Order: sequence, then C-alpha cells, then structure tokens
Amino acid sequence: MSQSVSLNQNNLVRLSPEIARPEYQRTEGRAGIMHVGVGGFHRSHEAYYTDALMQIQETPEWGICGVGLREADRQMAAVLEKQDSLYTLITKHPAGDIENRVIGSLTGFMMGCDDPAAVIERMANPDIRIVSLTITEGGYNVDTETGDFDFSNPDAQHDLQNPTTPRLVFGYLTAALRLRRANGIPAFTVQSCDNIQHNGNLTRKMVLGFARRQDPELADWIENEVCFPNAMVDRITPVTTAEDIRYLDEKMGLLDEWPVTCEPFCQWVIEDRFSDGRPEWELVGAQFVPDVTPYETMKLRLLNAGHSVLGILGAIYGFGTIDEAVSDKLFAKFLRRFMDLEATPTLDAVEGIDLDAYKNTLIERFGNPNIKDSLARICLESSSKLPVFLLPTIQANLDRGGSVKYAALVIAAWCFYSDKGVDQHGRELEIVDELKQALHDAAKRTHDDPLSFLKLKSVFGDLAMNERFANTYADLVAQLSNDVDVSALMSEIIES
Ligand code: CS2
Repeated sequence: MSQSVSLNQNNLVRLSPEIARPEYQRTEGRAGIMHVGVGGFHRSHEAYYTDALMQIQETPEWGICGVGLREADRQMAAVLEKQDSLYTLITKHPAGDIENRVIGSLTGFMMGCDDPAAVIERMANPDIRIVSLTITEGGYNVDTETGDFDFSNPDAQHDLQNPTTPRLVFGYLTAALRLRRANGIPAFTVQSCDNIQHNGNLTRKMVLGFARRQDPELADWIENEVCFPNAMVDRITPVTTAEDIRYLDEKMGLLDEWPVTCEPFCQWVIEDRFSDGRPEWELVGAQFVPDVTPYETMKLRLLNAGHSVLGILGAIYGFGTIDEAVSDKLFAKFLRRFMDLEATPTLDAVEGIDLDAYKNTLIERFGNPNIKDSLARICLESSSKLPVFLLPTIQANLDRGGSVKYAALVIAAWCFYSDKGVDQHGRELEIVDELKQALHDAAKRTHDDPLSFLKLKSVFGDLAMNERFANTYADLVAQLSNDVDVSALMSEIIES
C-alpha cells in the first residue's frame, strides 16, 4: 500500500519539504473572483498568479471560487471537493528540474447545472468583484457568418426563455448582473482568459447581444457599468497524464488525483479596466497596459499559429508531441520560416519586445523535452482555433501581396487529416472537433472539387474565392492526396 499522503487542507503540514504550499489562510468566504471553466490552463495561470499574490499579502482578499457549467466539469468538481480545492502545479524545466507547488487560491467549486440559482446568487454577492472565463475559443457562441451572438443555438433559446435557469455562461452573467443591479450592488468585471483577439471586446459583444434581446434596459446598464478588459494569456499547459500523478505519488509521497503540469514561462498582459477593483497581480509578474492589441496579435500569430503549424503537419507526418516535431530539423526550419516570412510581416512593433528574441524563445519553449505537449491537444477543436490563430495572417498576406505557401500547406494538411483520420503511414489519429463531421464530409469531396474543404464558409469565410490562395492550396492538397510525403512538400516550399 502506498505510504503517500492524500492532498487536502489538513495534510498540508505533512507534505514533503520539497513541495511548496500555501502559507496563507484559505477561507472560502474570501473569494473575490468566480472563474468559469476550471481546466488545466486556469490552474496553471490565473490561479497560479492569484496564489502567488495571496502568498505575499498580509490579508489575502482575492481567492477564487471555481464554476463548472456542464456535466463534463463534474470530475473536476469531485476531485476538488475531495482535495479541499487544492492541487499541485508541477513546473517542468527544460533541463529536467521540477518545481512542485500546491496551489491554494481556489477555495471552492460550484456546479451550475446542479443548482443554477446558487451560482447566480453567488455571482451577485458583493464579495465577488470579478467573473473570469476560460471557456475556449469555441465557447463564445459567435455566429460565424455575422459575428453576432448566435441565437440559433438551442441553449441560447433556452436561456432567453428561462432567465433563472440558464445553460450558457452568457445567461449566467446576465442573470447575476440583473440581480446586482436590482440590489444596488456595483457590477463585476468580466475577464476573458481565452486565446482570442480582443477577448474582452468579444465577450462584451456576446454578453450585450444576449442581454439586449432579453432585457434592453439591463443591457444599457451593462454597457455602462461592466468592464471587459482585453488580455493576452500565455503558459503552455499540456494535458495531465497518469505519469504525472504517479510521479507525485512515487517521488513526492503525495496523492493528488488531478495535478497540472506546465512550463516555467508565464505571461499575462492585461488592460487596466476593472469595474470594481482588482488584485495587484502586477506584484507577481502580470503586466497592466493601456492597449493589449500588439501583445495578443504577436502571441496568437507566432505562438498559437506556430503550435498549429507543428501540430497539423506533425500529426499527418506521424509525430506525437510538439517537442518531437520541433526537434526535427526540417520542421524547425519550416516553423521558423513561417514565422519570419508569413507571420512577422503582419505584426506591428511591440513596445519592449524584440521579435527575433521572442521567436527564439518560442522555439526553445516548444522544444522543452519534459513538457511533452501532445499534438492531439494542439489539433483539438482546430475549427475554432485556426480562424483565430492562422486565417488572419493569411488574409493580411493576401492584402499585402505576401507569401501564403506555408500557411496553405497547413490548411491542405488539415484537409488530409480531416478526410482520412489517419497519418501518412495509415496510423489512426484521434480527431476531436465540434465540426468533425462537416470537416470530414467537405474534405472527402476534394476528389471532385479540389476546393471543397476550403469552401466550408463557417471556418474559412470567403477564402476559397481568392484565386492566389485557392491555386496554391489546390496544388498542395492534390499532392497530399496523391501520397506525396508532407516533408517533401515542406522542403519544396522552403527551397522555393
Ligand atoms: C495552444 C495553446 O491550444 C493550442 O493550440 O496553442 O493552448 C497554447 O499552448 C497556449 O495558448 C499557451 O499559452
């Protein structure tokens, strides 16, 4: 039987001295933030910053109450309940050293689908001054044709009719803000932590779009009172594996059912616009700036798009992880060329950032051999990632007469991936995508119409109408379907 200690509040004193732990008082009542979407990334990022701040404050006042809105959050709820909301953050350095820290900033967790009224009431409590979100790129309920709130979603219809038992986060936010207004409580800030250009502006647009349809007067109040700061968030956080759990048990004597692993690098650039105060996250490394646009464009177009380049090309080539892909000379060169020739020319200068050094750091970060970030994670939900990470770069290059070949190969490889569901050696790929079937059907038709995949409007808009892009893409997609090895096409593009 294992001699390890189970992670919970009482056992904190019994942990190995190699594990850092909260030294502040953790009180559930103190939470000033509610966070919707408690996955790996929230726990390696916002919760990490907040824990670091609580650690240096005399009286910590900004703990986090987690919220899960969907059945899929139940496992997280159960683990956190068992562990008094504690979990271990395992930071893996490239040279092999590992830091372990039990994070204490989460102080509770609520399941919206079990008791929506309780969540709404808590959000309306004056102690809560920020509601932050990690609901993924696809979670913003955007109508891809119009860019407005998508009322054709049955859950959105449900929420319009049932304001007190919503399903979507927008219904919750609107209900909670209605209650705050009625009770004379100042509005909270809604803070997006997702990888989306102008994530705060988009959140604002969606909340207002929904609220206006339900209650125009309330929408006016939200428009005037609620701040939605934009932010750039960054920390590579792979999916937790059984090996991570075993490592803590065997090497650290700690039983944690759901730790998080991450890289040492961490960045959070936030616009300083908050409705009702905010934590002093700048004391623990966050940057507050008047305009986050250049930082977020740089990160989305270099880091996230760089991930997609390695992820999609690497998946059909047969690699399993990002570090494996980037340690291949050809992949590393292709990635660097994509960054230099296609992404960088579309970026504005970022104050205080040397883009060359930034790119070098990215390649080092991708190469961290201990992170083992799976390509399956990177390729997950590509239909909501690529329109944010890669398509704006293609569009900017079409407008400026720049190169689009590197990006076109990624889209052609994505078509191959969606059509076949296997890599170029016939090994099965696990595809997880909301649009999986539509992508597959469109990709399958490539044999009759070389542009069929690109004509999927909800993903690509009008890209297929651009002759230059369409020709480049059609040539690459034809070669891939004729079994030309993706690496041969990569070499050809580099040499051209
Ligand atoms: C990744 C991101 O989802 C993806 O495809 O690019 O999750 C990335 O690891 C983070 O944004 C890093 O900050």
